[in-house]
Amino acid sequence: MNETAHDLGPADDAGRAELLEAALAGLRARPRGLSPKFFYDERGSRLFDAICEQPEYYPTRTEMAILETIRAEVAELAGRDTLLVEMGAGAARKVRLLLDALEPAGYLGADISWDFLRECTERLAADYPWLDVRAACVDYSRDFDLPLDPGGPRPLAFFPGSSIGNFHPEEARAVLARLAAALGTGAGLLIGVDLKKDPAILNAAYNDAAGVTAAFNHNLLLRLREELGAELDPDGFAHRAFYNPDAGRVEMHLASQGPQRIELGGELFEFEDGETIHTECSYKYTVEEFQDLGRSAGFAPRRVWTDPEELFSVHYLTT
Ligand code: AVJ
Repeated sequence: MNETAHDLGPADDAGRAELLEAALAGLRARPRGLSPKFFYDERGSRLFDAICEQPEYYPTRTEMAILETIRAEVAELAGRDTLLVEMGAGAARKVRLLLDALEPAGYLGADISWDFLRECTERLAADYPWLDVRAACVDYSRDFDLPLDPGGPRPLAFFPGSSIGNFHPEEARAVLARLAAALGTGAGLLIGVDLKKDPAILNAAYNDAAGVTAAFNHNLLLRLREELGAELDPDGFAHRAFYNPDAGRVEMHLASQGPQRIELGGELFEFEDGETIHTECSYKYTVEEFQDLGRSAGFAPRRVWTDPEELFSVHYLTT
């Protein structure tokens, strides 16, 4: 981190209060659910990195291969004097690919996991001494601001990994619209979006044989126990992940193995056998569906690339 960094960190107690409130509301609701944004504490962020290394989880390596192929073209589209804004920083290898090709004037990492973000940006700053590296703690599911200099370099937002897929389509539109507003006119967006495909490929990707995705899912229960003092048996819940074709999304759940209870904040939550906590939606889009979504959020689709097997897409749009 260099000295010009404007670091916006979260208050830890506020983070815990938010998790508690969300967990209570999510456990009281029917069906029960919790936002996938709570996966990404430090341990969860590391588990996600490990997911990306699993042979069944094609999105990361496929997006990397696309980026490697297109980066010179992206550099030309973006032009000189850009500020690379990484949404959901921590994808260190992906952003390095772009940094080498773009040679931007600056880098701003925006992520919800503050500790992880700091670690990633510090490493980036050490490896790229010529680069002005900044960090901002941002939760895209709410209104957000980016610390951009008016009259500074032209922002190019980089939103890799199909993270946008975690939002319901209407929310995704709102996130993109807020991003367009935060970036201002004349900015670019390079965004990775997972494509609709054979459900067998999707089901395998979210049920890796090594059980890393299962551990990632279980991490939510561990957080409730460790951070909120919940009384629960993490092993009493099984990882469930499957493609829901009607909704066009992969769903992850934690399914109660037999009847059991969770105690949290003085409240008792009774689970029937098989009852689930819905922990994630991962929406998949056709190229046309995502372009329509971008347009409805105020972006103009400019280019789109896919891999030869059409597993994954990378879109370039402008405000
Ligand atoms: C980071 C939201 C894109 O949906 O594939 C990976 C998260 N969940 N395995 C995805 C995830 C289970 C991932 N995103």
